[in-house]
Amino acid sequence: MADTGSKREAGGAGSDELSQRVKRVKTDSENGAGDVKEHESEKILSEFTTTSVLSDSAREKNIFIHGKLADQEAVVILEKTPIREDTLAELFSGSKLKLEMRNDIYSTYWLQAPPQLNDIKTTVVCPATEKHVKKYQRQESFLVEETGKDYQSITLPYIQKQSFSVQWVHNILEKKAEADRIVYEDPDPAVGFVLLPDFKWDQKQVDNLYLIAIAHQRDIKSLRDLTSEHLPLLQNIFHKGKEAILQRYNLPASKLRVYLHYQPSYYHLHVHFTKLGYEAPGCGVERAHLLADVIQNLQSDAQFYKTRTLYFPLRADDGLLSKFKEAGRL
Ligand code: M7G
Repeated sequence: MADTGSKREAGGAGSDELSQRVKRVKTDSENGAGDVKEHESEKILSEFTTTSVLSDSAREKNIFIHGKLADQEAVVILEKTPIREDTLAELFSGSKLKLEMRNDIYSTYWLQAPPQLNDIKTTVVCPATEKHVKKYQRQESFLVEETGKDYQSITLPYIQKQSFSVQWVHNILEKKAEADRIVYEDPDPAVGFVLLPDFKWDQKQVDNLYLIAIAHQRDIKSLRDLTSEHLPLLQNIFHKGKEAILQRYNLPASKLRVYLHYQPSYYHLHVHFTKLGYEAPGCGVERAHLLADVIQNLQSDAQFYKTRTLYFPLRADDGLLSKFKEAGRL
């Protein structure tokens, strides 16, 4: 995995004027700031030129595009959002129908919905690093077997040099970004965390609910760093996170999938909360570790995640995969 400019992630320290503008406009518009900046944000993508389509899915109705925004590398993700039951009356009364074909009792149409019901969720990463481009590119993956020793000798040195910036995480913890999106916070420095919507979730319906809990502690990179010392933190995230989701979204714990990724993309401890039944990207058994299991494993063995062999998929052009190959581990 190439790391060219990997410290230049949007919103990161040292990001340039355009990303500041994108970030400012986004934050301002989230805060309900005035028309001028709203207007500025409306035009940002008019400057976008496509270099290539990284991946797309007719089933998931999304497309990941690599391109340029004012001479800077950018990734734009477009995703059609689900049709909501509470908008049906407006959809039926306010749309135009164009007949496509009629046959016996069957007919198909193109429905032109009012613009407010036709939003496309759009995510912009700018300036995007080569690592971002690769993250979103469709690729073959390989399952890697990592012993505790492999972690120390192969993975850890690699992630210390090559991982994504976690500036966006620090911005959330310091209330410099997304402060108005926080669903719950426990400010305790040892066991506290911030719970907020993942940026993949459009928040329009709970069907695809996706929140993340970000630990206030900054020195836990991933599952591998966890020991029984962290049980109070993990239990706190588990219990208070579920309670906050019940209060805010009326969704009981029995409807939630609560897990950590190994490997994560961002090496600062965070926990994913997604709705059971929603096939969130990355919720498969090869990457997701249920928080309930993590807690029990640490209760039975304080060093469980330091010593166990862990399995995870890596994409064909991931630099970490090359390191495992060089070490004769694949
Ligand atoms: P991960 O397990 O490190 O990696 O999860 P993944 O992206 O490969 O799943 C990080 C999670 O944080 C993902 O679910 C991202 O969608 C989410 N995320 C990433 N960024 C940069 C942001 C952000 O700026 N804001 C919010 N709210 N979520 C983000």
